[in-house]
Amino acid sequence: MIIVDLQTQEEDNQSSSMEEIKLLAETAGGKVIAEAQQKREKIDPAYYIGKGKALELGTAMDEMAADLLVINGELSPTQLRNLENLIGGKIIDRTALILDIFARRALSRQGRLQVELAQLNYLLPRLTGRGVQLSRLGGGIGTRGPGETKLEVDRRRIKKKISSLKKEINEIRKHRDLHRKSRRDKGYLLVALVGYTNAGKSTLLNALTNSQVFTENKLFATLDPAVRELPQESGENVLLSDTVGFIKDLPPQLIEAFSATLEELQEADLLLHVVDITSPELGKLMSSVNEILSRLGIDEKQQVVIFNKIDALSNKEFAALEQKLRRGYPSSVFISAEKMLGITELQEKIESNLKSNEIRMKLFIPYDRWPSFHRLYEKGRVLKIEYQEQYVQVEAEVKEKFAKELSSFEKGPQKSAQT
Ligand SMILES: Nc1nc2c(ncn2[C@@H]2O[C@H](COP(=O)(O)OP(=O)(O)OP(=O)(O)O)[C@@H](O)[C@H]2O)c(=O)[nH]1
Ligand SMILES: [Mg+2]
Repeated sequence: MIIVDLQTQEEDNQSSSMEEIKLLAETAGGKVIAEAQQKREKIDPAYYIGKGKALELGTAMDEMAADLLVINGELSPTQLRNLENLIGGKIIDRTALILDIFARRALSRQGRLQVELAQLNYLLPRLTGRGVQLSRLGGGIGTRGPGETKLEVDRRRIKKKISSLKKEINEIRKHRDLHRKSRRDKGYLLVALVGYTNAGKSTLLNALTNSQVFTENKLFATLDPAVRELPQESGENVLLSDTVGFIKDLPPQLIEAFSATLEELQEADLLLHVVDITSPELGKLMSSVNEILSRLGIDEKQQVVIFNKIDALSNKEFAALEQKLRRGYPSSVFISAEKMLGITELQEKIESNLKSNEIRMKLFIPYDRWPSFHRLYEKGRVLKIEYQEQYVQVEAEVKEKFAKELSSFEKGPQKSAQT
């Protein structure tokens, strides 16, 4: 395959971007035989890379007998169609490449369903693009008969498949909700690993929980996240969950499709943000992770920033970086998940973070209010429940934020009986 990367004036992180697309291509099982770059002021609306460059690449593909042209960017359906018509060879964009990797790597039923959904979501507008004229002949919504084309049949079939996949995923989601709820009821706290793909999340999961989940020096090694028990000094029940790695400009189809997997993160009491300290652009990678977290609505969650792979730096490099990073991220931890460096400090940090900002409360809840107290299970940990005559007496540990809302129930039974 040949890879082409477009540099526009708005962007400035090209070299690493090229490294990343190459790694993606290799992860997808392709062999990169040539790479090209083009500088343009902005993206070409018709061909993305510009017609001249596209023709040039078409010739190169013929000459080198390359089977595939990979474009480092997301093409609109029209750009893809124009390029295909112009060049004749097979062309894929970054999103399609990522989808392909996900498809190869998804093993669980849920993973497979989610990938298939993402692929069909990606495909649908691209079918439409090709068939827009034909579609119009059809006469619009609800008309069947002479104007119906194969394309419309395809589209309808895909839409049907999409909705059945969504249904299936929803079933799994419900099941997981139950599972999560029972975890809550048992008083488990949840810590979740997040971070850029290949940062070392799974390696760290293994280090902290003494397990052997799959790790690899390729992108998106983890698609079916594992959950393991995380032993605590305090004896508290804590689970650590691995997550699908993030990547900058993660295709929205994937975020949507993987919402069931990513939902796990919503439940987390603490996020461990793992960062590869050897990455030349770690600041940017961290912002893209945070961007995705905010799209998922969980950027407010407590985060411990973990700089991993310190063993891969020389002492001098490490000293310089550490000083700089500590200033920017005062409560970060520096570790090597592989060489087990800094793990004890991290464990202590996790433990103290879980304890902080939780308040133990004794609540007296009138029976008529009790049904709405399911939230307690989500926002806190119920330690003890006693069903008294007039109220439910609950001992719980809850987050500071939630504690304020509950303070009116802290009063003894006599007082709460008046209200
Ligand atoms: N030198 C060094 N390499 C590490 C360390 N931790 C992880 N790695 C390597 O980094 C690569 C990626 O590790 P993973 O644990 O699979 O990374 P991940 O974040 O789970 O990646 P995805 O699941 O693909 O998102 C592997 O080749 C690991 O061996 C470390 O502390 N030092
Ligand atoms: Mg992993």
